[in-house]
Amino acid sequence: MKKVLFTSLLVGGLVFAQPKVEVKDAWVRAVPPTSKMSAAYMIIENKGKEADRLVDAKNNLSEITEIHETVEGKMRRVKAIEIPAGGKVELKPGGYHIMLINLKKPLKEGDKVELVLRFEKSGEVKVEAPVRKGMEKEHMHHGH
Ligand SMILES: [Cu+2]
Repeated sequence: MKKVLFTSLLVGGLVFAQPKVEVKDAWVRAVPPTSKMSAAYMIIENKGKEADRLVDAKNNLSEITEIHETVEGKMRRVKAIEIPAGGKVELKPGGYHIMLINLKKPLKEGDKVELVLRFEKSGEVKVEAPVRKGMEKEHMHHGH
């Protein structure tokens, strides 16, 4: 009897935890000391059976954190990024990214940025994103 109860609690817990997002390969672009902005990139995978949405982001090194999308070379703020059930979305140069605005200190290669991503259903996910160089051709054009 006890065993049956335990199993049903466990299954119930797993069901409650759906959908489940995982964040992989997070990194933040190293920028010159004069730059007050940078961007974070990552892969967000949804292993759940329901779609989820990235709705907010915070980080420890900039005053403002925004969710952005680059369209035709111009960046714009978006309210959320939809992560389809069983799918993944890549935040990468030229596409979706997390914008770090008003950096509190210059970002050097090898530094680590603590990001807190908030998903509508999965809640908060913390990631540590190393700072590294982007490619020269991925220059940022800011639309603000
Ligand atoms: Cu941006």
